[in-house]
Amino acid sequence: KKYNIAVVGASGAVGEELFRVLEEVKFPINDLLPLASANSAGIEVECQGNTYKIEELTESVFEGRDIDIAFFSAGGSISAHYAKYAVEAGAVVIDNTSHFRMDPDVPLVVPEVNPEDIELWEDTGIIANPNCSTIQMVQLLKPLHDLYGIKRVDVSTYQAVSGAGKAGMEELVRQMQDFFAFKLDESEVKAFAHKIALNVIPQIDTPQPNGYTKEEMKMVNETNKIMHTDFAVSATCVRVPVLRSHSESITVTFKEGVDVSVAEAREALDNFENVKVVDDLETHQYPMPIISTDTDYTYVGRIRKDIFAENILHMWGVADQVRVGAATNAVRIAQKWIKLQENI
Ligand code: 11C
Repeated sequence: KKYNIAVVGASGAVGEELFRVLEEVKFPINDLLPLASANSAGIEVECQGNTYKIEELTESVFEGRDIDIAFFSAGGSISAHYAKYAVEAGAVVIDNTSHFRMDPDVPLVVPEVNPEDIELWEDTGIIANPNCSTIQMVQLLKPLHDLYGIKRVDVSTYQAVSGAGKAGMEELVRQMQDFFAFKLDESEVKAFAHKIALNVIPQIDTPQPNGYTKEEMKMVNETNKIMHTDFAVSATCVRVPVLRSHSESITVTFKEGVDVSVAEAREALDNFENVKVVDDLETHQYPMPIISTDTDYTYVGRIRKDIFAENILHMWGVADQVRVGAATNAVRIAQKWIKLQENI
């Protein structure tokens, strides 16, 4: 069977990547409906050798189009308003925004970690795609949790500008050009609160009353929802001048009495779907954005036992934010949803 697909946010960074991923995985597409704001209507997009014109997203655009799967990646307020129209027209919505993620009736899915939750899609017609920094972290935590049982996670992120979409990427490139033209001081600051070129900004998203940011609390809450756990998580989320892969320094504390074996942990990580271990300091092999960018893998390295505690492991994970953290995860959800529909 082939499926009718809608992509809301077709002109955005994630939307454009979705077309590439759908093409690469030879997704069974019958018809494709790219949607965006009126500004982008008429722009042509290509997928699997066909050309489609972006149409304006309206409340009625899904009616009579027989859409099976609607990917939403145009921001939380757009999903909040328009997702219901896609669901009413009979589509399953795979939502890439934060809007529905913590709704107890909406499954929040990383297919390698909690594919069984996709079955709950019928409650609302919506499946939520987690935050990018959460997705790549839970892919590394899940095999370790199965092995030893996690008590606590402490993570510091080094997040690429692609998390702020095309505007974020364009701002970094423009500021770097301005630097080489000796004009960085005058360079426009719009996508972030400060200049990002040659800088590091320890704030992503809005402040919360507890002193953390919204991005940091997403990592706390989404992680436990996806993994069906309630362990402690503390995150410090930092924007760095990297184009499109997030890096994370992750410290995992296992339950009391666990004596971590690095070899065992490495094997469990290496055997986990879509995770690659790159870990050899002697030959300078470790995950970096230049390795992960444009790939669908989550890379992990620098795996080492704590010097002072038997039950603590440290590691370094890197993944492409636009793909693993957004488009690829959404497509993997859709592929699993199809298997569920077709009972395979
Ligand atoms: C960032 N994680 O790097 C954000 C982008 O909740 O889907 C994705 C925001 C989200 O800025």
